[in-house]
This record gives sequence, C-alpha cells and structure tokens, in this order.
Amino acid sequence: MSFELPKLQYSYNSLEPHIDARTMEIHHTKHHAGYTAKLNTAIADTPLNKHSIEEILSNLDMSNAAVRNNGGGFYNHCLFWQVMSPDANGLSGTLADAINRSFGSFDQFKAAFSTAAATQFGSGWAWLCAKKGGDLEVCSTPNQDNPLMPGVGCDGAPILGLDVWEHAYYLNYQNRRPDYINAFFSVIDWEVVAENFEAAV
Ligand code: MN3
Repeated sequence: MSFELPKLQYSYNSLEPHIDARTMEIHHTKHHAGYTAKLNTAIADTPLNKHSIEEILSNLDMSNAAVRNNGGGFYNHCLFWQVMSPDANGLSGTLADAINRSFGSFDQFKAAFSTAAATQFGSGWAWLCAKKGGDLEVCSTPNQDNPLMPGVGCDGAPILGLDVWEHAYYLNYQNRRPDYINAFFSVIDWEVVAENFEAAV
C-alpha cells in the first residue's frame, strides 16, 4: 500500500487574506507531496506498508528518521488541510464545553495555543489534543513530530494542528509568526475539529 497526497476540499486562494494562494499551492504541491513520496519510498518493501499512518506513527521506532520525518509530514499536513475551511464553522456543543472545562474559557485556550505556536523554536507544530476521557491539552512538537509518536511529551490524539514552519507563512507574513497564528483562528473549521474530538474520546 502506498499513501496518496489528499486533494484539498477548497481552492488555493479561498483562505485569503489569512493564508495566501501561492503559499497554499507550494505547501500542498511541493512540501506535502514531497513528504508523501518520501514516506512511500521509506516504507516500500517493509512490513510498515501494510499499516495505516496512525498505526505506523503510534508504534514508530523514533530512530527511523525517514519514517519519522516523512510519515509525520504526511500525517500532519493531512490534518492541517482538513481543519481549515473558507466557510469555517463556529465552535459549539461538547467540544466547546470541553475547551471551557480544560482551559477555563475559549480565550484562555486561544492564548495557550497561540503561545505554544509562537514559542516553538524553529520549525514545528502546535497541537490541541484530546484524551480518552475528554480532557484537552495544548502542546507543541519540533520538526514533523506529532502527538501520536511515542515519547514526544504530548498526550492524547491530535484534533487540531498548526504548521509553524516558515514555509507555512513566510511569503505573506515574513517573520511575523504571531500574525499568522492569529489569522489561523479565522479559518479553523470547528465542525471538523469537533468530529475529530468525538472520534478521539
Ligand atoms: Mn508544512
């Protein structure tokens, strides 16, 4: 089995002005496509190619740099495209309750997530993760690591992820990562995040 680059459910320019079309196109057709191709090369003719990406990452030998970097890159970007939408739906229901329970308020969650994204040194990701009982946690990981991988210091399943590699924002925002993080909140599709939450708990 080999993994395929997913098609986006929206056009490259449809997240503007928050995320520009050229960044979206390069990010999807070059970066994500590259991780996908290199993951397939790394697992070809190994027992890993019989497993889902979640199974591969959850049981990963972290010394396997090719699968760690490219499997992480494949999975992380799949989640990233999925949680954004030009017709972003608002937050409500059990996920809204869980955010209030775990962080005190939506604003306190946003502050914690934004801090995690802004302070991840160099390249990496910020995450909102859900534990089995429904508790939520914010964390960040370097490079293409993610909370599914063993020993990365994040618990729970990732239900929302933000790419803070410079390739995700530099054309439009240059060094202004906090502005990009703030703009991300305008395109989060909370209906999709809520579906991820229900699946995780
Ligand atoms: Mn990226």
